[in-house]
Amino acid sequence: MKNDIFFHENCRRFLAPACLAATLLLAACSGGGSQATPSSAAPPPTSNSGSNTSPGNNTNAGEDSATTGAPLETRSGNGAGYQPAFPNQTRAPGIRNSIAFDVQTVASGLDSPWAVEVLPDERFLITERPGRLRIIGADGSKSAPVQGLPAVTSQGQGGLLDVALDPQFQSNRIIYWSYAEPRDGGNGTTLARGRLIEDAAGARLENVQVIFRQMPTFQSSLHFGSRIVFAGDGTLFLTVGERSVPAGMVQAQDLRSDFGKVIHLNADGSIPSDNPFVGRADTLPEIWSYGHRNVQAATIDALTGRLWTVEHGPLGGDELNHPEPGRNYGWPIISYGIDYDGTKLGEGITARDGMEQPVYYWDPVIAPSGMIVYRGAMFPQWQGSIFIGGLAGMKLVRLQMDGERVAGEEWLLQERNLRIRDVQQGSDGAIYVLADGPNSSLLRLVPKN
Ligand SMILES: [Ca+2]
Ligand SMILES: [Ca+2]
Repeated sequence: MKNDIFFHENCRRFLAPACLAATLLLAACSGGGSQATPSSAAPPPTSNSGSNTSPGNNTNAGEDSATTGAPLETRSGNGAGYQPAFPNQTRAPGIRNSIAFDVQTVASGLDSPWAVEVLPDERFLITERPGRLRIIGADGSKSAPVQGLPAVTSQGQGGLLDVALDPQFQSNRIIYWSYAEPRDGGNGTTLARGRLIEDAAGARLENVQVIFRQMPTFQSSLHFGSRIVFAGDGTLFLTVGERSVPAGMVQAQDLRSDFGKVIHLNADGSIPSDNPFVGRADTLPEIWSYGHRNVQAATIDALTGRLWTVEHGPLGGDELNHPEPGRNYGWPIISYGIDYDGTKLGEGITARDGMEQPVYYWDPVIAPSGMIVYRGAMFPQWQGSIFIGGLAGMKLVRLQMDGERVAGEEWLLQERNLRIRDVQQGSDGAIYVLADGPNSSLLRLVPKN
């Protein structure tokens, strides 16, 4: 049974249930794999939601008067002795109760969903990691699995992963999806596209084309990365992990490998001529930025056009970046986290010339999933804030920004004890939150009436 194996994006290895009692490994996962009530390793109950913290209650009873104060994170970090490079690079001032909102359940009974996209008619596309793509009605109804997807490797962190709409979806009906592809000698992250057809026979994909394969093929069930985001110019970014094992980690610094990179492609999979490494010997021209670990959250700020990512760190050191072309983000040479066995990584350094500092980092980790830069109309006070789902963190993190630096951090939805797998914004400005797990829900945040 697939769910017998529990795993966590921040862990280098996935754990059989018999191993769960291993205290060290549990600590290494920051409590991240469990669907159950958080253990003592979970964050303190500093709920954003004012007096109303009952799970299942659909009202957030916070006041509209935000309070800002001490950092919300009070646990000790793993990277003892590591100092941030600049103020507010971690543990920014805590914000509580910035705005009251209601939480509505859009759909439930989803099986290990990984990604949600809001369709132009306000239905939803949802991937389920075991290999199903479904259309969810505005009333929460679930379609039969969309037919025509290639096989996936549903193992560990692998499976059917992200989905994205073509910028011209309304006229061309083309969608893109990423998945752990079974290959000779292993697997790898693969990106495909196809035309979504809906008729009396049901929903299916036609003209399916693989447009990118992360190489080399490798035997690992971990660190597939896999977020797909479209830039305003119609090109796309795909994030790809470093497969976690040491032989993969080092390739994050190797420009001849697709491991641990942000990839930049035209929508047909061809290489944009202005990619940073085009024309350079011994480099892959699809690389946009490198030195990443496992980027599973990515978005384009609709106002600025800026690419933002959040990647899983090791034990500590999840980080927010805005990857720029040709830049090195440092993994595994620099990190604010440490290895799962408690030792320092490499030289145990957090900075080096030629390597970019994260805009922000979390230690202990939140285990990031999906993200948005909020640019909707429903929550004017949240304009420009970055929202990030936390898996181990079991919360929706809001970063209040001051330009491209973090000014404050707020934790939302903590009272629900949900591993959050994806975050999206609807065209009306509602915020959608997709929970992780074998029987999970799609939630919608709207201003409180
Ligand atoms: Ca997506
Ligand atoms: Ca980094």
